[in-house]
Amino acid sequence: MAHIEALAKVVDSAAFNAKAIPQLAEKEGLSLFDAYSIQEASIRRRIARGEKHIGYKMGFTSRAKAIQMGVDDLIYGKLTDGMVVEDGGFMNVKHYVHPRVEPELALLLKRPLSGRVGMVEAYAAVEAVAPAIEIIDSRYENFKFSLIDVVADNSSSSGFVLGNWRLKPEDPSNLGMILSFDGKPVQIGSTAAVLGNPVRSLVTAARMLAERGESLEAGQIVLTGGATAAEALKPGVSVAAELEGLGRVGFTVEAA
Ligand code: OOG
Ligand code: MG
Repeated sequence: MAHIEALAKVVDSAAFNAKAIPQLAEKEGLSLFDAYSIQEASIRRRIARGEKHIGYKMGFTSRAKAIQMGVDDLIYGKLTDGMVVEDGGFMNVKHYVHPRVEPELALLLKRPLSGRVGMVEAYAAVEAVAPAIEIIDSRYENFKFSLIDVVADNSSSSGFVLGNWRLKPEDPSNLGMILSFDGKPVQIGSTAAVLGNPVRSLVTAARMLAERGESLEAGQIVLTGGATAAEALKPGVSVAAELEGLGRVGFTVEAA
């Protein structure tokens, strides 16, 4: 247990100080179960600093992401209010190690979801949807990790930007998305790339969380996963994501 707390401090401090660390899993002999325990302990440290747990993010739900990172098991991480970057706002790369962005569909829950749920039940629990940009930032050197490493590092959760919540479309399974830097498209995809339908990401979240004795609650946000490969941020760039029928969301990286 002490081991878990000590390693949670290592990943949390790396995030807090924006300083890269070597990978942990092999050296420390960690299991995937240990990694989620480290993730939970690192979130308890954020909560002790005054942050609030407000939702979850799913990872490696698209082939594009799995191929880019060389990891293809589904993972989740926890989101806190301290990770929010305002739509239309600014961020500074100096608070991050090597941040990247990816376009995602965000879901807001109006009902709890727990354990094995079907697609229809899962989507019925969704209050609203929004275009989102996830800012991922691995704390590991060179953005390289194993599955166990990335889970221990809260699945690279670092920041996220939400556009306006919209009425959910009848079918969210094939909405076009464009990520652009300074108005030029850098990634183009579709929500179809996310497990064939991003609602499946929600179904998976409910199932995976149940394995840890947790469930999704009303009012929580779920980021369903990057539909395209992630793009590295550079100082001064304006980032936007547009989702078909849902509008756009964006922010600017401060000049160095
Ligand atoms: C891990 C997080 C993956 C996604 O949307 O697939 C993720 C990473 O790529 O660093 O957020
Ligand atoms: Mg993501």
